[in-house]
Amino acid sequence: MTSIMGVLNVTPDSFSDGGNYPDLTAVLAHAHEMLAEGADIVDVGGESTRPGATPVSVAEELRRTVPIVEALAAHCTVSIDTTKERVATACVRAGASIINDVSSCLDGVAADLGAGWIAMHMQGVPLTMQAQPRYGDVVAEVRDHLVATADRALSRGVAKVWIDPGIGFGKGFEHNLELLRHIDELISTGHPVAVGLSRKSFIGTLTDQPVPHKRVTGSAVAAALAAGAGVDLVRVHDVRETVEALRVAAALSTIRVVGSQ
Ligand code: HH2
Repeated sequence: MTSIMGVLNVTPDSFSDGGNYPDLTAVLAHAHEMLAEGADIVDVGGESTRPGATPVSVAEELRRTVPIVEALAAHCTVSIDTTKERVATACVRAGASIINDVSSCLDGVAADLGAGWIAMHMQGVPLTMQAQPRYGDVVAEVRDHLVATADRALSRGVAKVWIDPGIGFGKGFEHNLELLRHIDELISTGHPVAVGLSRKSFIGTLTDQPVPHKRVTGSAVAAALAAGAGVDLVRVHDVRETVEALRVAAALSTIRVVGSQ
């Protein structure tokens, strides 16, 4: 069954939903709305990873994330989307059970804290990663890197490791399409696969839609196809639309989706 991870960005500058919430009450209301719509996990993020985003200090990221994690952890599974060891540690102590790590460097932290870990592939660093991404065979290179990373994490004692191709992280339009068309190559490694494609620019290109929050239909279709291929977890902004897409796709095929009757 594919799990739905709902994105909760508490950042002023995220690419599609930055600055959406005036206060903690509004943030928590959105989290509970996503849970009511069918999210299995809420992914709390306090720093944008988009190219050119302003870096956030540890203190500011802690201030943004810890109170939310504390308030949500009693109600649902919480992941913390961070690349900072101190933020990951504080949020796991506050109740998060998964570290969503786009840097793929925090496996030691996840092992020490007994948290699950999402290892995402990224070529380069966020500031410059989209300048000139280069691969020979993008699918094989991403797969081999992720398998080595996941094996390292498991040997260090991380209890559960997801591998994530990092759509849009040091990838051009064709790289993203190749990775999603061949997502079975990641699934057949035996490691659970997570994917974040929601509202991303390749969907904007395919649908001629420059405005991220208007990429909902394309995102839901892509999530349903990923679920059908056997992805374990999809990270999405639009939970209700994604759940509906997965349910319809499941009814018309043999795929297994979250909440399928
Ligand atoms: N993408 C984003 C952030 N975190 N985590 C994983 N595991 N996989 C992803 O593809 C992924 C991720 C970027 O999206 P978003 O959080 O909406 O934007 P921003 O980084 O600007 O806050």
